[in-house]
Amino acid sequence: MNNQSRPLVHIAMACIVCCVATAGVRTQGQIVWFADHEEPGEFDWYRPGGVGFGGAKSDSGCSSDTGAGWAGTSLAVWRDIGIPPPINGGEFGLMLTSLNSCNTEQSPTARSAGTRMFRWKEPQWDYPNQALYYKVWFYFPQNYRLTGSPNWWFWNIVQWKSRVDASSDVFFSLNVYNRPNGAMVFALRDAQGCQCTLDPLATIDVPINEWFYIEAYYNSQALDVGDVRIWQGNEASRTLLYDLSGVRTKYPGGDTSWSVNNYSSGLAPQPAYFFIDNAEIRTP
Ligand SMILES: [Ca+2]
Repeated sequence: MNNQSRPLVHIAMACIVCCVATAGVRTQGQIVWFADHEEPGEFDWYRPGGVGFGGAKSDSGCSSDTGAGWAGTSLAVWRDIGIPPPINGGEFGLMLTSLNSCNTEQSPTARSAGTRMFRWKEPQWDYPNQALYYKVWFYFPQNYRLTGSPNWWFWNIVQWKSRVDASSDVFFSLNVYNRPNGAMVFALRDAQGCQCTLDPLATIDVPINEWFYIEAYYNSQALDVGDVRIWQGNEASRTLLYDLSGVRTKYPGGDTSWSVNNYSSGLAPQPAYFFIDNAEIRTP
């Protein structure tokens, strides 16, 4: 965040002051981290200690006999690229791009390409072993189609990982798949429990050329008492896509980290890119 106006933060702070001043009233949630990319760039993700402190970027590109790939994040200047900012979107955001030509059945994960913006300071250090809300706005400039086989294809947009000792693994990821007509929809994958894609309560086409958000309530728990709730929404409304409870959401003794990604086994057309802005983490 820069020092320019932060209406959401200011509103939240005013609310905290108000609620704390009222004895017996439960303190309402506050925004504890916010990335508006107005510095400009990705530095909000690392605050307050610089690159790799509160968060990090992780890029990977495949290499195989059939092709190669790369992925990365770059500054988006809304005015220059002719894309309207989201509400309170300022001048800048991030573009997440991946290029993947390694689309083969052999070891598809190893032959994937992805860029991932990680944030761990709040779930790992400040508010461990508890629930937080995670929210980020997306803009997809066109429709993308997963290529390859349904047996192994994936496109991971948001994920929560847990690290303990030498293991760092995904627990839940929100992936995009295509309907039979090609439209994109979100689906949540439980990577540790059933190791399956879970049936959603609702499916809403991922909008094209329109800002929308994904919001999650993720309760980091090492026993089967965690919660995962996912909403898809916009300025007008939001819909609950998933409502899980009684699930394990981290390793015993492990931490939790969150990332927003463009990480896939292969998409068409190439390169595949979309935009994000106004990511936030807040307490319940
Ligand atoms: Ca912005």
